[in-house]
Amino acid sequence: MREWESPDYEPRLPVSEKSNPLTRDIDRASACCIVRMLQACDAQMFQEETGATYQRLLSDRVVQTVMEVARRVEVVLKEPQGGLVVLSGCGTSGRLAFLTASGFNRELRTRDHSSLFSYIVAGGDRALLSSQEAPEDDANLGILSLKKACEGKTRVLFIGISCGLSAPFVAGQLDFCLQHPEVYTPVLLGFNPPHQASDEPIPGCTFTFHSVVQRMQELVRREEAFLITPAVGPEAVSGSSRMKGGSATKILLDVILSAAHAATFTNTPITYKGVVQHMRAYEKTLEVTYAQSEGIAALVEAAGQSLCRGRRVCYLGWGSLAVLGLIDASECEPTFGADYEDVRGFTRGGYSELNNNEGPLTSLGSQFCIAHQDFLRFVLPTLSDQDTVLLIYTQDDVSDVVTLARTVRGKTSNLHAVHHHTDEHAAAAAQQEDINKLCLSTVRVTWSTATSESLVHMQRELSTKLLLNAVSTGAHILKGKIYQNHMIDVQVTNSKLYRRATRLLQKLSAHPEHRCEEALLKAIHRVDELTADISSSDVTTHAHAARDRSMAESHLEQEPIIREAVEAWLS
Ligand code: F1P
Repeated sequence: MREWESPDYEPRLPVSEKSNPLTRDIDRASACCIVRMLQACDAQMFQEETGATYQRLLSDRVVQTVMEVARRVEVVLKEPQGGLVVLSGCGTSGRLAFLTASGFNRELRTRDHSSLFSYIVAGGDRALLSSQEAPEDDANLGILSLKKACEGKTRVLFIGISCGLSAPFVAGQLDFCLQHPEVYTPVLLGFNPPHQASDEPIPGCTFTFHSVVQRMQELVRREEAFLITPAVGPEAVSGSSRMKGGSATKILLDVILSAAHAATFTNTPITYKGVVQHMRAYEKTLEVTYAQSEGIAALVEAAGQSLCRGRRVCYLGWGSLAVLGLIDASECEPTFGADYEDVRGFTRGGYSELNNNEGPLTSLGSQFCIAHQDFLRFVLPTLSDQDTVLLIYTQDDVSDVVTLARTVRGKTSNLHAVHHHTDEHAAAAAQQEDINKLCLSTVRVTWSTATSESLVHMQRELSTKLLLNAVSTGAHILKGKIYQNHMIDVQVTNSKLYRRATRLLQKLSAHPEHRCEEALLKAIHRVDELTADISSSDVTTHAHAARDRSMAESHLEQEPIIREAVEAWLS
């Protein structure tokens, strides 16, 4: 049995919140070692089940349920009248719901079908590009957005994603589905075993995430509800479910939806073997990506240096790879206490390519200006050699990339490329040569021509996600934003993060839980003594008060390297 799987290892924590034994000293590692540790953590996603402790991605029960859910999607695709598949989640889970729903709707359009996939992200479309953690605690908001997305529909397959099995927004939606079985079939996607679902009371509701899961479990045998909850191992940075949680979400959604598509449009039956093969293709994706670990480490180093100097990292992407850049950048604020300017993503056509529910969001402020044109107008003029710019593209985009690379090179030589290609495309080789000359480094990820175009497309997306997660996580680690393997410069903006902060204080101070919670409350409310009012308020109220407070605020102003700040503070 692996260390983290032992019942004695951090027994009070669900898998998604445990700390990973592989990364205990990631805060003191070099760029190369960081990438190697991330690779080892990612590889845990595909480890086989041992001794029936936890279901894993490739466990029999998981594969069977993936097939059952894919069949339900197939039914909607074959009989679209009144049908809809809704993918919903908070933060990264909602962003990946968006990426997947948009990708598969695009495929439907190429076959002259109308869209059958909808996404919901807690906090609406602004949450695609920025952290909106408060709505994640709002179960009623979840229900309202589900009702709105399903107006006029008579058969809805609802896939609720919560990596930690904890978001009240999703719990509310699942509860609503259970109450309306004539229309809704609920599916839960997450990465803890069901018994570890959160039992935290949800204000204004009689259910908890845990009680909803229990009710779903009773319906599983009759195939009236589905649970896909494999463990993928603790995150490299504890609780950072954007990483493996997000990757496994993408893998499972891709496998389910593409199996349903193939069954509907190419008469390929949904089989056990087919599902396992598709999952294995993602395992291969990890290998192909991390075969470039030296190149990735160079990017981590460059990005880390930029952040250490208070400069920025910009991702300029094309197509859906750009969306992964937008997603990765949006997560740096809540995960590392970063400013939105620190890591930013841009996509060629802006909102016209993004095709999101609410259309252009540029009026919300500069953070929401996401087109390459916006980059050229507002960001490029401020750049110097100390900023890192990363181009992310496939061979289809090279001519456009050369043009942009030349323009950027005029302002900074700190230009790098991530180029996904298949060996078939020698035609673009001359232009790629030009790009190589303009860039300080190029990571070339090569995909097999023997694989279908749609699978390569999904593999490129996962590969880009892994690579960018490594760059932004690694760069912030080099900047000193992680203590051992814990995020510490986070805002305590919802109940999950509030509980996490309390536990962290407990771990660091070895004081009992109630004392740590007291200390956290004093910091949040900026008081020396807790009033009766504060003590009797619920977690949501505290999270509200904390929204503008950084957990480590004042200590970090004096000592930006987290491990040193914490050690100085403890001593
Ligand atoms: C949702 C989420 C994460 C984010 C942060 C806060 O988590 O928004 O995506 O990184 O941890 O919570 P979950 O509901 O998928 O567990």
